[in-house]
Formats: sequence, structure tokens, C-alpha cells
Amino acid sequence: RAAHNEEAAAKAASDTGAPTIFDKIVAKEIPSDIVYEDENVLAFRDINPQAPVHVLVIPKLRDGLTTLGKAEPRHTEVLGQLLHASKIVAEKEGIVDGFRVVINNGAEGCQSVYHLHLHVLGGRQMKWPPG
Ligand code: IU
Repeated sequence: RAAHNEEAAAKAASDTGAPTIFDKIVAKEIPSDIVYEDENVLAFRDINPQAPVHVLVIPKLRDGLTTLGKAEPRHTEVLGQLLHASKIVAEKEGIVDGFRVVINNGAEGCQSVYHLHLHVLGGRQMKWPPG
């Protein structure tokens, strides 16, 4: 518990609603290694991978989704698109039969970037429970 709190505190950022670096990645003002893209969703490799495959799947338009905890009924379509895109990423990366999708929510959930993102992880044996 103590270690968990330290880790969360170390990564903690707060949900100010300010634009994040992911807006610049969506706008292609900052380069990223894109794995999948469609009208609503962008998937790119995490700069600090925690597994051989580690891809972030984000809505191009944040529309209030700083965290999953801010989800409203109007977001249900894009939330479904994000999950479906995660499956497409897993297929493209050759891990569809064994992978993990993670959403860190808020400071205690170890969220550091306040633009909703799904982590797609795979290419190694996962452990349970996660840290
Ligand atoms: P988190 O769930 O908010 O902790 O995840 C944020 C992720 O974004 C984390 O894994 C970072 O390595 C990753 N990331 C990135 O890929 N590119 C960036 O420019 C920044 C963070 I800042």
C-alpha cells in the first residue's frame, strides 16, 4: 500500500482540463509511431514501453474525457470505438490471443496524462494482480 501510494504520488498529475501533449500528438505537431488511425481514434506506441507491445489508444477529440471517470452518456460511442480499436491494434501487432487493456484513472490509479487513453500491452506473459 505504501509503495503503491508512493508510485501514484510520483506519477500524479491533476485533472485540470488543460490541453495535454496528446493533443499535439493528434495534431502531428509532435511525431509519434502510429499503429492505427481512423476518423475518431489514434493509436501510437508508448514512449516508455512496459511490454514488447505497448500502444496507447486515444480519442482524437477529448471532449471532456480527461479520465474515464468523466464519461457521460454522450461518450458511449467513442468508448466503444476505443475498445474496438484496441482489438484492431492487438491483431495488427500479432498479440490478439493474449493481451491486456488498461485504463489508469486519476492520481491513485496512476494516471499521468489527462486525455483518456487505453494501454494495449502484450508480447510477454502478463501477471495478475497488476501493481
Ligand atoms: P498513464 O496511464 O496516464 O500513466 O499513461 C501515460 C502514458 O503516456 C505513459 O505510459 C507514458 O509513457 C506515455 N507517454 C507517451 O507515450 N508519450 C508522451 O509524450 C508522454 C507520455 I508525456
